[in-house]
Amino acid sequence: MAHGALCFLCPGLWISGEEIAAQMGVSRAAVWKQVRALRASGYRIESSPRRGYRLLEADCLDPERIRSGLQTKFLGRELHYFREVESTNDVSRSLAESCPDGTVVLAEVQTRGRGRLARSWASPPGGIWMSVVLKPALPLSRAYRANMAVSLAVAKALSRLYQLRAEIKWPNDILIGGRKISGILMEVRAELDRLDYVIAGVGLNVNIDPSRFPAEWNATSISDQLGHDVSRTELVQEILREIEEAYLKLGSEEILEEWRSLSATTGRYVRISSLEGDFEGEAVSLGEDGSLCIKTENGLQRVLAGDCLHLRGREEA
Ligand code: BT5
Repeated sequence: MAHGALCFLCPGLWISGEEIAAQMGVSRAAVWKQVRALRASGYRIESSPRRGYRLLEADCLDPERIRSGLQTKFLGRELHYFREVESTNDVSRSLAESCPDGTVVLAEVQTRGRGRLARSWASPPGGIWMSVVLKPALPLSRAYRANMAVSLAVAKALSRLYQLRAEIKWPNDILIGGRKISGILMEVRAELDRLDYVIAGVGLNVNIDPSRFPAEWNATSISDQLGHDVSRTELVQEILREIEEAYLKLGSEEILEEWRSLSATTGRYVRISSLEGDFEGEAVSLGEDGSLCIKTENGLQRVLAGDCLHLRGREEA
C-alpha cells in the first residue's frame, strides 16, 4: 500500500494536518485515516491538536549521512535509497546489468519482501532491508562464497557494534540465542558457468518489536536484545564495511574458517528438506562448497541447498 501522507512527514518536524491535506488535495479526515494506517504498519507518528503530526523516526535512514561516514573503497558508493519498494532485490535486479560492483539498494519499508522459495519477508519500518549487487570474478560453481561473505559480515557487525553473539544457521539465517534476527536471500545470474552478478538481499530486524510477528517465527531484533533502539545509519555503514572486507578476500580459506566457526548448525540434530530428499540426523560438518554434511541412519548425506530445522534430540528446538 502506498502511504501518501508519508511523503509530507519529515523526521522530527511538525506539520499540520491542514497542510498535508492541502498538499494531497484530500480532507483532514482522510489524512487522519492515512496516519492511522501508517501507525498500524509500524511508523511511529506523534500527533498534537495544535501542531499536527511528526514522524518520530529519529534515525531515518539518510543516504547522505550513510555515504559521508562510509569506510569502504567501493561498496555502497552507489547507493539507491527508497522510502518504500516492493523488494530491494527486485530493484537491484533492474539495475544489475549496468550498475557498478558493490551497488546498494536500501529501503525503509518493503511491501513485498521475499524470502527463499517464494516465502514472504516482513519488512516494516525500523529494519534494514537492503540488497547489494556483487560482481565477483568467480565461476558460478563458487557463487556460494558470496553467501558466506555476506552472512559472515552481518554476524560480525552485530558482534562488533553491540557485542551480540550472532551465529549462522545453515544455510543463511543469522540467529541470536536461537532466534532469527536476519535472513539473507541470494539471487544469481549466470551464463553457463560465467557468473554475471549476485544479488545479496539482507533483511535485519533492528528497531522492531518482534511481538508484532507470529510467535512461530521465533524472531528477535536488535532493540529486543539490547532493550533500546540503535542507529541504523551506523549499522548499515558497519555491515557494508564488513561485506567489503569479506568480499575482498572471497576466495580465501579465512572466509571459510570464520564462516564455519560461527555456525549454529554443526553439532546439532537437524531435519533437512531439500531436493535431495528429506531426512534427519546430526549435522557434522560444513564443506568448503558451503554444503552441510549430515550423519543419518543411512550414512553420511551432503546437501548443497535446502531448509534446515534445528532439533533438540527428536524434538523441535
Ligand atoms: C530468508 O528467507 O530468511 C531471506 C530473507 C531475505 C530478506 C531480504 S530483505 C532485502 C531483500 N529484499 C527482499 O525481498 N528480500 C531480501 P527464508 O529462509 O525463506 O525465511 C522466510 C521465513 O522467515 C518466513 O516464512 C517467516 O517464517 C520468517 N520471517 C519473515 N519475516 C521475518 C522477519 N522480519 N524476521 C524474522 N523472521 C521472518
